[in-house]
Amino acid sequence: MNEKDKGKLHGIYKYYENNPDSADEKVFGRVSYPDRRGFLKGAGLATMAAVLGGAIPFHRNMPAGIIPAAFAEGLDDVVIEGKDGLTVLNDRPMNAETPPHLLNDDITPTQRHFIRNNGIPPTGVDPETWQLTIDGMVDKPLTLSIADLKKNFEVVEQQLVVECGGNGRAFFEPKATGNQWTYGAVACSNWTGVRLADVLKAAGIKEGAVYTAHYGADKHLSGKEDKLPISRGVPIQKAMGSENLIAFAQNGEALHPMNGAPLRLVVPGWPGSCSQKWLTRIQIRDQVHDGPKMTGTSYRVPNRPVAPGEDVAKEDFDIIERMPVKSLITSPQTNTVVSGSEVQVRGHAWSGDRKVDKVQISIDFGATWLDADLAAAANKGAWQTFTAKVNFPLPGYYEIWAKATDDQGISQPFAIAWNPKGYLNNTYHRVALVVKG
Ligand SMILES: Nc1nc2c(c(=O)[nH]1)N[C@H]1C(S)=C(S)[C@@H](COP(=O)(O)O)O[C@H]1N2
Ligand SMILES: [Mo]
Repeated sequence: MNEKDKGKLHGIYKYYENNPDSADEKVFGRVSYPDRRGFLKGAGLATMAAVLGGAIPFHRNMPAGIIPAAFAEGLDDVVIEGKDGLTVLNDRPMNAETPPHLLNDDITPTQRHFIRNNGIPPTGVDPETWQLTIDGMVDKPLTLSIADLKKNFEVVEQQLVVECGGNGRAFFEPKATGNQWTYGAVACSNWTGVRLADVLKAAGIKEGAVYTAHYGADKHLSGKEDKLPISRGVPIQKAMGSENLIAFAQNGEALHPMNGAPLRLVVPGWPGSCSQKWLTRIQIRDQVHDGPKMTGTSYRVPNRPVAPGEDVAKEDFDIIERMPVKSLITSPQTNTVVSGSEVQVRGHAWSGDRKVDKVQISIDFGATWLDADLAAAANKGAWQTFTAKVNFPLPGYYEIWAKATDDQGISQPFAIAWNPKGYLNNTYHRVALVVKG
């Protein structure tokens, strides 16, 4: 497929959402819908193969109505200072994700770390005069400069995954409002800072403390001084985990301005929204925090199965805590043509606060699976890298699928139950490949 045709196919999920029959026709020519619901055959199969750039050896295994992974990703690149190759979803506030093949490194380079802003970042920040306040249900409220943090607490370096709770939202049907993240609202940078737990211990958590409340220096989109874009928190028990950092460096340098310079929280394994950027204050509360994006349906999912599109009462939502088991194929890049019959597959897997035990790869639409080699995490909160060698029996169109299983035996699902805000989509990552033989 050439670049121009790919451009035309951008937004394929919208087509399928609005009018699946005409989408099929547009993409595959005259494929009759009953055929797509059953098996692809005859002219339908031939046109699909032509569009994909090769015959589909495992076409009998393709689930009905599946949209080939070849069409599943955005294509628009925009330049952001200090960032490289991110796909911009919105520029006010700035939201940009990383195409999976640019996440191939064990440690995500800063220029490839995604950006998720809810408001307007502060400008002209000065790390010399920046102050962090710890107050609320503590014995001894603290006001600390970044120099104080470095001087009074052990400085540690940890590779930590930050993943937006809405990563994968683009694939929910019916559509959920919000940024249409595909795969790349996730990163694993190497962070330098002090342990959140050490700072909270120094302040002394009072009996009856329940939750943290995080505050940053960014402004609400409305420009109103008394309105915050976002202020979330975590239960004290999670806050006391040694994996959480108050970080002042990212990959050995000052934080990127869009990733929270000069100071931020990194709370791995939980929705990225817990990792407050441009951090100015942590308040300890005797109740679950109720700041902006902590209440209502924000970062919450129904506490019972709901039908797609169902209206769910606010009381039926629970706050998202740990993020689910997930994996990402970072090589080969989707939509590439390979010659030869063998490909080295590489990617990362992670599971909230847990370890990943197994990653499996399929090239036949999930009929059979091969165990990948899986490395241990560099430290708690880091992702684990997997590699696998796969062999293709014939030239043609293939999809490489990855499925991770965590240490509680929980695997990624093929399809996920719908939720109104489109959170926690941890379905398999699918990569499209044309094998030229
Ligand atoms: N102050 C502040 N902190 C914030 C946000 C924000 O808008 N303002 N966005 C949160 C969300 S929703 C996510 S997913 C992560 C993203 O971190 P990143 O932009 O460094 O990738 O930051 C979190 N911290
Ligand atoms: Mo997020």
